[in-house]
Amino acid sequence: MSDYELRTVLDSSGGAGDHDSGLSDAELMHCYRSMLMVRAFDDTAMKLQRSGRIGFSIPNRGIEATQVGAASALRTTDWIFPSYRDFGMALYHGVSATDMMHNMFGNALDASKGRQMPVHFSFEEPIHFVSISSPIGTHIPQGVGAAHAMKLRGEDSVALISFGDGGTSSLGFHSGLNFAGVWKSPAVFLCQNNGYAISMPTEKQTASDGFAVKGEAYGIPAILVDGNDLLAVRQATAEGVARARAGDGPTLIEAKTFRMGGHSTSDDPSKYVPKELLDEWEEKDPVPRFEAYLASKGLWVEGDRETLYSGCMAEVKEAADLAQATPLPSLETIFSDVYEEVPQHIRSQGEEAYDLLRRKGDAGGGGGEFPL
Ligand SMILES: Cc1ncc(C[n+]2csc(CCOP(=O)(O)OP(=O)(O)O)c2C)c(N)n1
Repeated sequence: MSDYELRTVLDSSGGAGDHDSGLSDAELMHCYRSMLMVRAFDDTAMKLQRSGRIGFSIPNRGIEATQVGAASALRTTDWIFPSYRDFGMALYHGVSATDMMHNMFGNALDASKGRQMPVHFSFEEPIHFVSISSPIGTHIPQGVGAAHAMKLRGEDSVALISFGDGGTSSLGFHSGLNFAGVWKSPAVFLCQNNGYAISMPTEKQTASDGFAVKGEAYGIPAILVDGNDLLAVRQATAEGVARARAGDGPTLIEAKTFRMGGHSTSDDPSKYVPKELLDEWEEKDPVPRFEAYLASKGLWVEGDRETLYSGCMAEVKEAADLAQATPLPSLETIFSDVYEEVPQHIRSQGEEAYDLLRRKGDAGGGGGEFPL
C-alpha cells in the first residue's frame, strides 16, 4: 500500500528526467521567489528580534521547498492547518509580507489584534490559513474535523495539516489520524521531519523506522519524500490531495528535510546540532537545487538569486517599517470579541484599566521576550 522509498524528482544537478510538474514557467518562478521571500522574511525577522523591535521569530532556512512544494498543490478553496514554521505556505498563496509583519509586531492591524505570539499567523484570505496553535499537535484533530465537515457538506476542498516530527508524539496526531482513517476524511497530513524537535533529535522521537510507517496503524497510505526537492513534495502532496478530493480518504506524507537554523530566536543550535550534520545538509540546500532545475529550463542564470533576493528584502523591510509604525491595538480590544454583552465584573476591570491609562498615559506592556 505504501512506498517508503525516498521519493525524489530533482537530481543534484537539477535534472528532472521527463517529470511534468504541471507548472508554467511563471509558476515555477513564483515557487522560486516564494522560497527567497521566506529567506528574506527569516533574515529580517532575526534582525528585528536581535535589535529588540519584535520579541520572537522562528527560522525556516532549509525547509522552504517542503512548505512551497506542498502549498503549490492546493487550491485557494482548500484549508491549511499549519505549523508555526510554515511561512512559505502563506507567502506562496499571496499573503503579504505586511500582513505577516502586522502579526510579528502584534499591532492594531494584526488579524489577531496582538493577542497571539509572533509567527502565530491567521489569515482568511487569499487561502484559509488557520490560526496557529502553540500546543504541539492540537491542530491535527481540528484539521481533521474541518476536513470531515467539508466531506459532510459535499464540498471538494481538502485540509492540509502540517506538523513536525515532534508533533507525531502528541495525542492529537494519534486521534486525528485514527479518525481520518476510519471516516476517510479529506485530509493530507504533512509531517515535516526536519531532524529536531527543539533539541530532541528524530532518532529519540520515535522507535519506528521513520514516520511514514505510522500511517499503516491507521490504514492510511503514506509517502516518504525528499523535503528539499520542491517538485517531489509537490507531486506527493498532489497525490494526497487528489485522493482526498476523490473521496478516497487521507494520506500521510513524511518530508525528510533539515532545519538549518535554531528552533527559534531563543535557541542556540550550536549546543546540540553536530557541525558535520549541518555541513551535510548545507550541500542539500533546496534553493540551489531548484535553481539548477530552473537553469536547465533556461529560466535562471548566475546572479539572479542576488537580484531577486534584494527585491524580496526591500519588500519585507518596507513591510516591517509599516508594521512598526502602525499603532498597537487599543486597550479596549482586551475586552472585545469574547462576550456579546460584557459582564459587570469584566466591565469594572476595564474601567480600572482605562483609568490607569488616563492617569499614567500607558497601561503597561512587557518587554516582549518569549522564552520558547
Ligand atoms: C504540547 C506541547 N509540548 C511542548 C511544547 C514546547 N514545544 C514548542 S515547539 C516544540 C518542538 C516541536 O517540534 P516539531 O513538532 O518537530 O516541529 P519543529 O519545531 O521541528 O518544526 C516543543 C516541544 C509545546 N508547544 N506544546
